[in-house]
Amino acid sequence: MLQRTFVMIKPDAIARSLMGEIVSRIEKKGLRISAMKMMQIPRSLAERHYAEHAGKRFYEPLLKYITSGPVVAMIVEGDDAVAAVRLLVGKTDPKEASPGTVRFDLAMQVGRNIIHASDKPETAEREIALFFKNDEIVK
Ligand code: D4T
Repeated sequence: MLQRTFVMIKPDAIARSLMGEIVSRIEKKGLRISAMKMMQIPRSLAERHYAEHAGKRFYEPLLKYITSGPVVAMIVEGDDAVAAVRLLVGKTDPKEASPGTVRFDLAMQVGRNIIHASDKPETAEREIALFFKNDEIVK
C-alpha cells in the first residue's frame, strides 16, 4: 500500500556529516522524498513531537539533544513506507539494531541515535502535520 512516513535526521548526524549517507540509503532503497527541509527545532515543537515521552527520565536530555542543532525533516513515500523505513533505520538502541541498518552502522548510543522515523501510519500523519505545510510537499 502506498504510504508516507516522517523521517528526521538528528543534530549529531548533521554535525558528523552523515546527512548525505542517510539520504542516499533512503533513495537507494527506492523510496521517494516528497518534502525536505533543514531547520532548528524550537523547544515548543520538540515538546509536541515527543509528547508521549513527557515525564520519562530521558525526556529532558532528549529535548536538549533534538534542539541542539539543525535537523533535516523529510516526508518519505513508497510501498509500506512506514515499515520499510523503520527496518532501514533499525532498533531505537543502536546496540540492539541489526548490521546494515542506519543505527547499527552509524551510531553507538540510544541518546544519539541519529535518525527518527514514524512508528505507525497514524503517527506519521500527526508528525507530518507538525512539521510541514501542504505547500511544502511535492505532489
Ligand atoms: P525516535 O522517535 O527518535 O525515532 O525513536 P524511536 O521511535 O525509535 O524510539 P522511542 O520513540 O521509543 O524513543 C524516542 C527517542 O528517545 C530516545 N531514548 C529512548 C533515549 O534517549 N533513551 C531511552 O531509553 C529510550 C527508550 C531515543 C529516541
